[in-house]
Amino acid sequence: MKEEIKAWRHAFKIDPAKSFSESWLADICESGTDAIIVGGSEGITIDNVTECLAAVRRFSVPCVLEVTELEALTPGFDAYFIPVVLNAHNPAFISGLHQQALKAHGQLLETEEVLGEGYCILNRNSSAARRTNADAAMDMDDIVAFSRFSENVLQMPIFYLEYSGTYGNEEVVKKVSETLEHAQLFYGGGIRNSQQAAQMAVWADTVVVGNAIYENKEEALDTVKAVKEANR
Ligand code: 1GP
Repeated sequence: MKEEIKAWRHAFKIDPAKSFSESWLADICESGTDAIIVGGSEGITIDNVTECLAAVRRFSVPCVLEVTELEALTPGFDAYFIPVVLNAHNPAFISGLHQQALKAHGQLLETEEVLGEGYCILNRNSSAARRTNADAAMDMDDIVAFSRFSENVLQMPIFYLEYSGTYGNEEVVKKVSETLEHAQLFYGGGIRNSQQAAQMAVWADTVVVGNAIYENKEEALDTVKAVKEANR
């Protein structure tokens, strides 16, 4: 799976705390996206994560859990993304919860595919920023420094520019993309149409679309083609 993940250009992020219909999920899973990421910052439970996994498993699309709640960790996903929030001021989100997770579920590392995400949260009004107490007011040099730290010191396979809920700064995405040498650059935040998706897909290796699937599904579905056709 780790090799396959490197080729992902587009992913939809499903929030297990939100309800969905079978036909809605079929449209998302059969859209041509490379993967479904299950993740969110509020209201995540073992029940809604398990329900989400079972529902997505009816389709052939890969399904990954972005682990944000220790209690919701459940086996059976294709891979597990572990966000390390580099600009969190709450240390629990840098290493505390991770250490507790491995204390309880360390065997996951032997049996499942686990990838670390160096996470930078850049929308100060997002629930992720509030929850982690992230210092989202960073300039370009601060963010680039975090991308270097993530790739070269922590050796994270993924660096995630998380603008959750708001469309990000293309110059930042470009600069980080030019800085990273090996890590896979994920961009997520505020993509509502194909033009925005295509713009970020020029610089990001993988473009993640979340809220739009709940707000305007048809426009969200169009982002798949836009990302796949964008030149990188
Ligand atoms: C959220 O990066 C994803 O974790 C996607 O962001 O919901 O704003 O699309 P949006």
